[in-house]
This record gives sequence, structure tokens and C-alpha cells, in this order.
Amino acid sequence: QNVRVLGVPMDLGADRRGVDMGPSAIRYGGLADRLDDLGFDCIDGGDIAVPRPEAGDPDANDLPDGRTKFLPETREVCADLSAAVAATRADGEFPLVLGGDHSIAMGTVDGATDPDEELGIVWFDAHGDFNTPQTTPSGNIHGMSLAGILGKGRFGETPWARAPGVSEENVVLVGLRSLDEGERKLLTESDVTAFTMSDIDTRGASTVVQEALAIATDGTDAIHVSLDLDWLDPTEAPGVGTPVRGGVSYREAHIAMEHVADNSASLRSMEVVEVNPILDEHNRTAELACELVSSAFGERIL
Ligand code: DIR
Ligand code: MN
Ligand code: MN
Ligand code: MN
Repeated sequence: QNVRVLGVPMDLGADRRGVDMGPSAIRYGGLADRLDDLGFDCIDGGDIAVPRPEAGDPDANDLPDGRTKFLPETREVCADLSAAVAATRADGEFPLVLGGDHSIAMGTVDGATDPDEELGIVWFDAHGDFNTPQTTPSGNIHGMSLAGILGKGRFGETPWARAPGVSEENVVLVGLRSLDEGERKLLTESDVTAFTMSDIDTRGASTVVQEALAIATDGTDAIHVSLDLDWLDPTEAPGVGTPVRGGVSYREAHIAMEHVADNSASLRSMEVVEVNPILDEHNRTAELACELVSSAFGERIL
């Protein structure tokens, strides 16, 4: 199958500058060669245009309540990304999206699903990304994208962030270890399944991830995998904007992606986000991202 890589140099949804260089760093890390070696035809679809933060006013949005930095710009980028993902699927190719900060998930998921279909999501992240414009302590949209996809909170006049065809029952967070007060309440009141680092410690990454995939595929037409590199421990992935201690190990990350590969028939789309080369040690976080994508696409030693 053809894999179409879509870069989204999005740096509007987080405070730490540098994730806009994520797509370049991951390409430089050898992504295309790895996919070619695995027998995929890797086509580079280029980058989605993203305005520079310096060109806008973060607070120039029309929200009557709540706070979201760069709301109109983010909405525009997500609409363009959604269209690009949908066009990729229409051409029979697999969309592999490179961020950029995690706000782009609202575009990827929208493009990955159709209103008459059900899409499951597995969200590998240290964070819940379950804030809304009304609960956010930071105003950063990358901390709100999963809530937005599920129609939580008010993101303006029209519920643009809501992706059709995604039910909470088929959404799973894996690796959680950082939640703000408001998002904790929203998350625990929702039907989203959340596996914390504690679950991984006690039950093992392999078991937990297989269970997550079973929930996401249960009764759905396909699944989307969203991989925030801060899911990993910062000793493995130092090049991320918001590192949190106590993340998954190198081996745990690989076994998780190998289980994703076990579900390749269900895999509709994948995104790799929050790689920040400015904060990295050489390019090791981007290189790790390439390795993990390879495992998710079926790389095995034997
Ligand atoms: C925090 C950080 N919960 C916020 N979120 C991050 O700003 O809403 N998500 N870093 O990836
Ligand atoms: Mn995230
Ligand atoms: Mn759609
Ligand atoms: Mn995160």
C-alpha cells in the first residue's frame, strides 16, 4: 500500500516553540527509507500551510467564554488537514500525519472518519488532552484536542472540533500521568477508557495496549492511532515540549506499536506529534518516532 506523509508544522497550540520543526526532523530521521524498506510506497504529500505565531494575536478570537490561543488559525489549519487526509483516503493511500503540536488531531480525525462510520481512537500520551476552552489553565489548544473531537466544551459558534462517528466508548487513552483538575472531572465523567502509567506498571504494557486496541476496534469500522512522543519517558524522548517523568520505556513503546501492527487491517490513519527538535539531544526523539512508526507498520527482527 501507499503511505502518504502529511507534515503539519503547527506551533500555535503550545507554549514551547519548536514543534513546527517536527515534520522536518522526522523526515530527516529517515522515515521514508524505513517505510520503503518495509515494502510500502512512501509518498511525501508535503506540508500543510500553517501561519506563524508571530503573525497573529493569540487572543484575537471571538469566544464569549473560555480561552483558546490562536483559535481561528487552528481551526483553519485543521480544516485544511482534514481535507488532505480525506483526499489521501480517497486516493486509496494511508495518511501518516507528522506534527506539529497535538491540536492537529482535530483535523486528522475529522478527515479520517465519515459521518456514517464509527472510528475508534487509541491516544498514546502523558496527558489527557481533555481540557476545554472553559477548563484550560494554559489556553493551549494541544491540551484540548481529544475533548474537542468528542464535542466537549464550547469552541465557538459552530461545534467545528467535533469529529462525526467517534464514540467515547471506542476512545482509549494510554499512559496517562498528567491531568489538570477540570479535565480530570470531564474525563472521569465520560465513557472514554483511560489507562494510566499505574495500569501499565501493574499489568504490563503488552496487556494494556492489547486491551486498548480491543476497545477501539470493538464495533467500529476502523481506528486512528495518535502518538504523542511525550508518552515516552523523557530519558528516551527528551525532544518534546511538555515532558513528564515516569513515562513508558523504549521497549514498552515498541511492544505497543507492534500490537498496533497486529491490528493493521483496522488501522485507518496515524499521527506522530509533539516532536520538538529545539529541545532534543541531536535528533534522537525524531529518530525514535521513525522507529516506532516502523514497528507500527510491521517491522520485525525475524
Ligand atoms: C496541559 C498540558 N494539560 C494543558 N497539556 C499537554 O495545557 O492543557 N498536552 N501538554 O499534550
Ligand atoms: Mn498530547
Ligand atoms: Mn470527515
Ligand atoms: Mn502530551
